[in-house]
Amino acid sequence: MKQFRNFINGEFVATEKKFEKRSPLDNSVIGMVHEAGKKEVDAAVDAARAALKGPWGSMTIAQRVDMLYAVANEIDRRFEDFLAAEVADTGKPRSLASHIDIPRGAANFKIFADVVKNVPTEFFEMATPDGRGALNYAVRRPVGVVGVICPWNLPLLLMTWKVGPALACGNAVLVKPSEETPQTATLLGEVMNSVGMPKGVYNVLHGFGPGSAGEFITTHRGVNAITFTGETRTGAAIMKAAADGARPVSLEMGGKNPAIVFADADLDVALDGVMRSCFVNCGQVCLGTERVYVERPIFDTFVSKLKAGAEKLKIGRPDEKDVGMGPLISLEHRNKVLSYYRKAVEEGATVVTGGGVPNMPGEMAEGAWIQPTIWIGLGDDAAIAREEIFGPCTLVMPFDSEEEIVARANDTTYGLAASVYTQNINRAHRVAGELEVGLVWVNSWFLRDLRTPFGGAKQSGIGREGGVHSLEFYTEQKNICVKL
Ligand code: NAD
Ligand code: 6OD
Repeated sequence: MKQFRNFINGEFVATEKKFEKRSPLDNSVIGMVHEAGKKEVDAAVDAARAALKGPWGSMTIAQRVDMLYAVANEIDRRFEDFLAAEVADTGKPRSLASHIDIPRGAANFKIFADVVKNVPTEFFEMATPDGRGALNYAVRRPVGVVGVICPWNLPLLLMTWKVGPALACGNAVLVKPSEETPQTATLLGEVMNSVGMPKGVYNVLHGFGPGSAGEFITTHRGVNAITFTGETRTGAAIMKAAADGARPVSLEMGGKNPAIVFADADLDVALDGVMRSCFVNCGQVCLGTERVYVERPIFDTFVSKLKAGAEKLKIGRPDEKDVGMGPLISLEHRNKVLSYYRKAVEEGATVVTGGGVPNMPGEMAEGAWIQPTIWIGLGDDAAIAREEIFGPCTLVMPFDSEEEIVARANDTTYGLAASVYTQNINRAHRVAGELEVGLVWVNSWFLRDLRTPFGGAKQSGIGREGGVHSLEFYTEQKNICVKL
């Protein structure tokens, strides 16, 4: 049986307490995860502090940049190992993980190394009454030990999205991967050792949230800042923990993202975007769409084409040819998603396609498989229109005017992302400007330039990361004023 150990001070650390990691494909046990307790978290904090005081803290920016490039190159060299680990943990198609998860895992180290190398700080020359003047300049310093709490949907991508900039800025990290996806964070420990990363800079602590590694990291006063991706409710709990010691948080949380398709949209472009945003990664993408608004003249056509697209998706094992959708992450998560499938019907939805569990052969019948699902016939008050489901499903609703649709799209406590499909450039800019979200895509979805600000409005997030915005969280600026 595989063992997924903690990684502390450059060593793989076993613990007495373990839990099972099960495959989403057939619910078989694929490994045992060693759960970190307070003792391991204390050891990781001590190791991180020592690294900051020692070799890591005294490296020049150029040396850190070289180190991060080496990490990225080593992930590339071990691409197949990372791919196998990510696919085993999540059950997602290999084609998806090999195009998105793993390459982005490597890119996240390079892009932030480049940002840190190239971004200047401020300088102000100042007049003084004695005529001699003063010079002000800002320097950036790492915030110290950063707790990185991660979800399971894009494990390597979302973890390195935070670890990349944190290390580029000179911090040390304590990473808590999701209990569902322990493997790639653990494997990254091997990469850190093989490129000669100083011990204690990168630590991995496995476990759960409350009463486990998540709580022990976020409540530890030796952790100077916490960056989190996950559910809004969890983010709120972490924010409370961080209040003790007045420690900063960066929170990337849940969403209920709309796609708005105007009648003048290029239908093929809109269908391609909406298909991907609803069903890619089995609907487990925070930026994904669970509310599709279609302007009434094209509503029926759009729904029937979306139905055809969903029914063409091949559900299957990660390495099957042309597979379009894997399983959900776990049976527990499937229970949650299926509870919404039932609720939709109870509330009176028409099921256009899906709505249940597909018949899978052999032991795959035990896996977390689910059908891609489209509903119509309910409005904005329905639970499936308001609550984040995080599955391959969407409610499609008609609309009649631009003013109406902006108000309906904004009528939510969330504000992560939206996509707008139209060929009218004025309308595109107008609507994008009015949507209360952190990210808007026009005629596309999940097209990412890593230099841009990323984060959510309302209850979808606090703060922005990406490019120079990440530096605002992972460094502390200090102004030095020199009287001449
Ligand atoms: P989750 O909130 O259940 O768990 C996320 C992480 O927090 C896990 O590692 C978990 O163990 C840990 N955790 C749970 N309770 C904790 C506590 N009290 N203290 C410290 N740590 C705790 O989220 P999930 O189910 O892993 O991921 C799915 C959610 O993540 C969805 O809501 C999705 O929208 C959101 N998400 C958001 C973004 C974004 O960028 N905004 C990206 C990906 C996922
Ligand atoms: O692309 C990214 O950097 C990012 N943070 C994506 C988030 C996806 C959510 O599931």
